[in-house]
Amino acid sequence: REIEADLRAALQESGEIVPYYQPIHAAAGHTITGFEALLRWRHPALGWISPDLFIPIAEEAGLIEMMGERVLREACTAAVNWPNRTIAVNASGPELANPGYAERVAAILRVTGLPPQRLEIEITETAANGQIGTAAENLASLRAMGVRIAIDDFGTGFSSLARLQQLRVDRVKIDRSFIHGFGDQDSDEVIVRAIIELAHARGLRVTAEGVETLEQREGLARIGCDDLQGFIFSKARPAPEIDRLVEADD
Ligand code: G
Ligand code: G
Ligand code: MN
Ligand code: NA
Repeated sequence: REIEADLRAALQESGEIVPYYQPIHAAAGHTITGFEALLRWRHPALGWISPDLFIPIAEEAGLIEMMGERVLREACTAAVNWPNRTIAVNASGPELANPGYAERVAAILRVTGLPPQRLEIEITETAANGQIGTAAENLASLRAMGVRIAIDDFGTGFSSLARLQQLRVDRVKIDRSFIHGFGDQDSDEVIVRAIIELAHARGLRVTAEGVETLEQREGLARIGCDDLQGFIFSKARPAPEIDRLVEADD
């Protein structure tokens, strides 16, 4: 497909595909605790193309490793300038399934000088459920180095709340579909409370995604959610803007 050829070309030279960074705030106090790297592709003819579209293409075309390594290197380099904040980077299933993944992450940490404790790798519930074989070994090596693991879009996969008891992760990110109805749909609030309670019982931290309203922000803080991410604070922004944001936040 044409888009695949363009993707391949765009990855050869930097600039067209770059990570933006979305701030993540403490629910209490609202200081910035970290950022999530989210890829943005500005196609010269087609304009902005969503990662929802090009990530699957990259996976099928065998380009995801190269792409993932690029994001990781750029994000870790940028995050060195953001003291005490974590940097979260999404990893897709095929990346995790590659035997060299953890070692590549380690190499990037060495080169950039970012402390491993400041890096968080976000994996989906599906990838976490398949914590077998190579993916499990990669995750175990990463955690042994001090890198944190977060489970992304929690609640959308097939795992039950009970699965939370077994997952070897450091953080749970509650999918924004549960945050959307928070406050006006009782059922969503019950689920969110249950996730927070179970996660805390295991010593995991919890982030709510897609926080858009004051009611959601305050309600989530009240029930003990640790961190909040969403348009009420900021969308993802380019690194130079984040540099200035961190200066103002300190
Ligand atoms: O930023 P939103 O902007 O539209 O991102 C859409 C989807 O693309 C999200 O599910 C997000 O996790 C995914 N995504 C964004 N950047 C990356 C990336 O660097 N790697 C992977 N694997 N997924 C990403
Ligand atoms: O990795 P993940 O699938 O969680 O990607 C986060 C996605 O959520 C990205 O597409 C990001 O742009 C989007 N996002 C972040 N904050 C908000 C928000 O407040 N509302 C909505 N609708 N989307 C958001
Ligand atoms: Mn994510
Ligand atoms: Na998510």
